[in-house]
Amino acid sequence: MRFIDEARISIRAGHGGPGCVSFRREKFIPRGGPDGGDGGDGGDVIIVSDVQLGTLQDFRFKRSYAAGDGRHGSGTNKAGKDGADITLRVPVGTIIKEAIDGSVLADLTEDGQSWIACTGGRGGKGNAHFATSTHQAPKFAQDGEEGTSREILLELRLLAHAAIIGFPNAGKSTLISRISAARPKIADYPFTTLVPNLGVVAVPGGEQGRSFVVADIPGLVEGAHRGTGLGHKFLKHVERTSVLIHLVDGTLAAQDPELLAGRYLALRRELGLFNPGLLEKPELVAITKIDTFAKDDKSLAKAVKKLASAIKKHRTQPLLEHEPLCISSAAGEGLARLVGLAYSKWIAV
Ligand SMILES: Nc1nc2c(ncn2[C@@H]2O[C@H](COP(=O)(O)OP(=O)(O)O)[C@@H](O)[C@H]2O)c(=O)[nH]1
Ligand SMILES: [Mg+2]
Repeated sequence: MRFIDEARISIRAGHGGPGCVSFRREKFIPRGGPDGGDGGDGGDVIIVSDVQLGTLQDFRFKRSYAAGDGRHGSGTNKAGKDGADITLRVPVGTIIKEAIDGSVLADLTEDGQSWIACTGGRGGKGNAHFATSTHQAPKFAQDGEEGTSREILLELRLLAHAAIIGFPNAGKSTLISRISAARPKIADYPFTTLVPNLGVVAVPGGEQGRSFVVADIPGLVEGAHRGTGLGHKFLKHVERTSVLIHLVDGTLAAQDPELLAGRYLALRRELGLFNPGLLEKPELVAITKIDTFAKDDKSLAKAVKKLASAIKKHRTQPLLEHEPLCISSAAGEGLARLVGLAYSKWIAV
């Protein structure tokens, strides 16, 4: 499953500072020569690719960027300060396009590649530059050049980093709606009646740029590996994610706390029948809807225990922890921890 994460931003380079008109004035030099300094150059807007970044999330919050303007030149031949460049960091694989016609301007395919998107205006020359033997006291200086500005599109093709799996009603769609803000577009996905639900997740408490893409894998039912319920169309894509977030419906514990372990193993069976390799993938297991348990209800603790031992017995690879997480999308409980673990253990590596 390939997705397109995209952002449209406007950028402007800094203007050049004007040159200065000035003449030396000293006590014993009656007619000082011109000494107006040059204006500083405007800053550039530079785009750099960075492997640490996973999505274009940051560009949804801030859409316009301007580099610093050059400062005025001044007397005694002092040049104005150059405007500061600004560097925008984008994930590796970002294609930069002209917004007006969609033409490709740059394609940043390797870490640390940089491209000057807008060049700062040159600073104007001060009048000291224009003095000649016949024109010793020029009373003019140059203006700074304008910095260029443009609208660009950033486009990133990416795979989902994490797959949310679980039987229908486990709470997958609700979870994705709670932990993600933006929705990437689906690129070259053949249309079925079911469309995977995608989201860009910003890692809470993280630095800027810490984000990843989750895909809600719908339609997983028993028999999915044989093609029942369309789940198999999505299973193919689960193979390419870094981590599975396996949800088990917590409300089943009201019937019988042992049911949760049974559901967990049944879904794992489907995964294994489709491709045994899927069973080796790192997996976070979470019991959902814990807001539905009363404080004194012991069935949740029982369900956790049974599920933990089922995970321990079943997994060939060590999990981060055998204890399943307990979450509530409705109450927002346990979500930051789930997202933080998924990111720090398996995605940001
Ligand atoms: N009380 C409660 N209900 C939830 C929670 N998460 C999901 N649900 C409900 O469970 C049902 C199934 O959720 P949904 O996200 O559609 O499950 P999916 O089939 O796995 O995508 C819906 O009625 C949700 O409102 C939760 O945290 N608490
Ligand atoms: Mg759903």
